[in-house]
Amino acid sequence: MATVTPGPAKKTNRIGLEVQPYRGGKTTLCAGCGHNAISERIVDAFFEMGVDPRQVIKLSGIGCSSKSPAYFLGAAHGFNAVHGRMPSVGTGAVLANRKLIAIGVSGDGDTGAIGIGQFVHLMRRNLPIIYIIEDNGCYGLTKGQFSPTADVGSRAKNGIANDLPPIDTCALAIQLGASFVARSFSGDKKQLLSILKASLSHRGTCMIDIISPCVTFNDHEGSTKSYAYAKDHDEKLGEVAFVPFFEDITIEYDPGTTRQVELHDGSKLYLKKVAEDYDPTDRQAAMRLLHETARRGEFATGVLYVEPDKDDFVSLLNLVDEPLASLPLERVRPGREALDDVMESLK
Ligand SMILES: Cc1ncc(C[n+]2csc(CCOP(=O)(O)OP(=O)(O)O)c2C)c(N)n1
Ligand code: SF4
Ligand SMILES: [Mg+2]
Repeated sequence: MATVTPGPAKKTNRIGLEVQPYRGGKTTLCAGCGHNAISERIVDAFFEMGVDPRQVIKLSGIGCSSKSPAYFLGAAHGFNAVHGRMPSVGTGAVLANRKLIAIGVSGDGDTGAIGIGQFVHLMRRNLPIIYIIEDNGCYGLTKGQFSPTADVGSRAKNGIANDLPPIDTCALAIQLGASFVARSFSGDKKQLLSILKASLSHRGTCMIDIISPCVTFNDHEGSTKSYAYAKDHDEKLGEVAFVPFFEDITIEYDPGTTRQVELHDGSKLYLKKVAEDYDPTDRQAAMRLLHETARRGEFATGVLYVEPDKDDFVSLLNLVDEPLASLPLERVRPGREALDDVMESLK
């Protein structure tokens, strides 16, 4: 009889799950698309942080980027909304069930064009959600037209130069009140993973703009959202190191070159080798940095701004602890007597 040799034990995370439920379907995006690398990092981040995928809702709008949630966290809930309308659907989902961990994936077109109004209100509410923009400076799904994040002078594949100024989604998010704002590059595995893991420890809106080149329509010379341009103009705001609350690691640091920020759940974010005068909790400093780098044609990556203690939308609304979705009817309906009192008070 043939003997069966057991294979190596599969790696499990701190809640005992293997990586499989964190993966999604096979991608249908172009090979080499930056969006695919981002999906891979999302799988890694949720697995390594030991987030239960059944407690997650993934949301998106329309675009190649918005197809991404199909390629990660297969065991999570999901809702693919109308173009640019993911923020309102996400708001509804989070308010209906405050225990859900929400991650939304949008594109620069989905957010910066048709969805800009919804984006603005999501940021000012500081809804607890991880909001990712997979930023390729074009409408990939509809064949590469310039999007509102395309830089002035950036050239399309046919040689035409963009002549409209870009919207800087990070500057906008900081100005509007998002409490965790970062920028990264799909090609920077290490930085992106640390930022995503840190965002899982923050309570409030985490807006992460990720430069994610479109290999089919916007990866040529003259484009400022190509792989080559991104590699050459990425001005890293130091190294991002993240130590989750469940890991007993202390990082020794030189206070002159490393900033430590304690997040909502006790996890620690270390921003190493940042300029001595850069304080990631200083909104003005972040805005200045974004303006200065943009003026030089560079883009700053890293955690740009973080405000760990800011009230999020759920606490501002004073919702009960029990998710509204599971409250019994008698606790959500005021009842005849209460209605009569209201009517009486209006007389
Ligand atoms: C209401 C509506 N208007 C326009 C479109 C056409 N459309 C589909 S995706 C898209 C833009 C996608 O760009 P982006 O969000 O940057 O995603 P990418 O494909 O670049 O990842 C547009 C204009 C649509 N689907 N629905
Ligand atoms: S068209 Fe561009 S954005 Fe869409 S999947 Fe292909 S490379 Fe990615
Ligand atoms: Mg796009």
